[in-house]
Amino acid sequence: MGTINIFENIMKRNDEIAENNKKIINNALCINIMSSPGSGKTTLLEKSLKVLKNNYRIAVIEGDVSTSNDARRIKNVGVRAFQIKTENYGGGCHLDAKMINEELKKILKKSKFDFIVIENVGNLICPADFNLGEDKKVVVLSVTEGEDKPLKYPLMFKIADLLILNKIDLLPYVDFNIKSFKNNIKKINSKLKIIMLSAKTGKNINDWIEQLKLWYIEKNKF
Ligand SMILES: Nc1nc2c(ncn2[C@@H]2O[C@H](COP(=O)(O)OP(=O)(O)OP(=O)(O)O)[C@@H](O)[C@H]2O)c(=O)[nH]1
Ligand SMILES: [Mg+2]
Ligand SMILES: [Zn+2]
Repeated sequence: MGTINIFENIMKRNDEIAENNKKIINNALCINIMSSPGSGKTTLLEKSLKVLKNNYRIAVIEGDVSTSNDARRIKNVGVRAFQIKTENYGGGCHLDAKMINEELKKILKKSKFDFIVIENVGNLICPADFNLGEDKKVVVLSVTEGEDKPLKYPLMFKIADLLILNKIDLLPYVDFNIKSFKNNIKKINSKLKIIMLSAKTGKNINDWIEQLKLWYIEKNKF
């Protein structure tokens, strides 16, 4: 058996578990948020879930190699959060469907949720390969990372349903050219929707909140 076959088998098994996750998730809207380390995923969640928690039941699954810092930050805004440390699974640089499956079984045993939000391990590469059973994949890129990232990490931008361009408050201080960024996105995924916001100042964060509500309504309209 060659290396390719082993990889294909891992992905096939992952997709089977992801299908099972979909069944467990049922009517909840599940999103998988991915980005390189530090682009602002947790900050975005802190700010937006603080608003959404008034009308929706929300659970957040945090993926990190180590520490429970992010789960603690989410709990501090009054939202239920569960930490996966991939060091307990051999130190992986991504979440896989099996890790999510184990977590979902615990989380959904006693409670029901409208939103299940997964913050993946900071990494623009392999999280793109692993379906988790989510409804939507969101990629966050911050303006400090450079406008060429969609070209350098194409798979992530190909598979995303939505791109959040974060830290726009820093645009005056960095060489991030919005026009060439949009051109780069066009080359990789011409239909990709982009929301430009600042999780720090809250500018345009309402567009993201409205997008989440819309996806929830779309999933539950029948
Ligand atoms: N200026 C500015 N800073 C931001 C913004 N959003 C997040 N940050 C800062 O960026 C740093 C990283 O933010 P996090 O929210 O921890 O990023 P993350 O993507 O969750 O990081 P990992 O989970 O480690 O991958 C923190 O110092 C935040 O305060 C923003 O919109 N503008
Ligand atoms: Mg984080
Ligand atoms: Zn990985």
